[in-house]
Amino acid sequence: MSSITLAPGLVYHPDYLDRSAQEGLLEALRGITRAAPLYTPRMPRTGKPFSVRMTNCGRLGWVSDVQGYRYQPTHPETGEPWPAMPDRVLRAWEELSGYSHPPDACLINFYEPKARMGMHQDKDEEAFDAPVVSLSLGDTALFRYGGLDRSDPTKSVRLRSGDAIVFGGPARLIHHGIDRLIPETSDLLPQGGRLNLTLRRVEKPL
Ligand code: MD6
Ligand code: FE
Repeated sequence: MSSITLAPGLVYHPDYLDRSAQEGLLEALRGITRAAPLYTPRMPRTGKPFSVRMTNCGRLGWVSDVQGYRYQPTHPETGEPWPAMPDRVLRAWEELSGYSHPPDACLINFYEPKARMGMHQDKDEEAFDAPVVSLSLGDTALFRYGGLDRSDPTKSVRLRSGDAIVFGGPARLIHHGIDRLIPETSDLLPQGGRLNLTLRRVEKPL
């Protein structure tokens, strides 16, 4: 399996999931979104809606609303616990994270063709020694990454359906975002768009 180190701790795995693995994961995600529907998160304070819709699987889910960003064990609209993580997601963590404890959170982002995600750092977790493992399905995204400082120079990489990218070690807290999708670059999702899964270890292991 090929991998490309884009920066120290930032490792790109093109074509990590083959087509049949992508289809299997998509089917599992359909089950997850039936139990835990995609919802529109809102920015803290302003309440401005994200263009990306979200849900989660695993014990904890990342949520954002007017009160702030946090992890919680239940869906913000249904109040139900998040569905379990699919086996293929757990296997991706085992194969790519290099971390000796399982993930406890998996954020699922759904991008309509015009959705984007502003530059941010993933820093709501407690276990910064654990990496974040990201899986992409559907249309290609222009993924931008910089450094620890918001003003550091940035580069971009195209994330295609089946690609994985891992943020660990010195790259764990770098700034990153999605500039835009490149339309009609995958036929995995019948209506187009993109799904991104980010697997995390939120709580410090005992
Ligand atoms: C996305 N990804 O690919 C958004 N965060 O749609 C992220 O925000 C992200 O890919 C932390 C680590 C890897 C990621
Ligand atoms: Fe992120």
